Amino acid sequence: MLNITIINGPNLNLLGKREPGVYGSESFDDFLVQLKQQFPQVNFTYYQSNIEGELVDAIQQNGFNQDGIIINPAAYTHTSVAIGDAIAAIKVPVIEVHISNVHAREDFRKISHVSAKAVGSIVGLGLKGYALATEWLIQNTK
Ligand code: CA2
Repeated sequence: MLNITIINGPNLNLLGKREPGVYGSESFDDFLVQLKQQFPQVNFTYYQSNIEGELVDAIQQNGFNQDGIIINPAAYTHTSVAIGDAIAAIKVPVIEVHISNVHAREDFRKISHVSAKAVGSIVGLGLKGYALATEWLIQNTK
């Protein structure tokens, strides 16, 4: 069994409830049910927080005992040196996912403190990005 932790940052708990034009109309909880069905060989752990330090804690806590981390730090992507440092400090491969195409939006979204520390990034492909990241981890870890 492959162990993958998905970590989502601030406001992603609102997915499906607001701004369906940018982020789609599906809640992450509903998506997670499908993701688990799509990858029965994966043991998914899901964590979401709106608090920067809690995200740092989650990265540290999952960074040595999982096979991979898929992270969408949301707005903290663009501001948090602490989250970038935490990703650099852990052992397991991290894939950065953004639902929207951050490069096609405001300039401040073009900066990521995570990209350089991640194995790779998937942006703009909607929630499918989490499934693609899972596929990569299945094929490239263990
Ligand atoms: O595209 C992404 O996945 C983002 O990480 C989403 C963040 C944004 O700050 C990043 O630049 C790109 C925002 C998440 C907010 O999610 C909402 C969901 C529903 C309603 C309102 C916000």
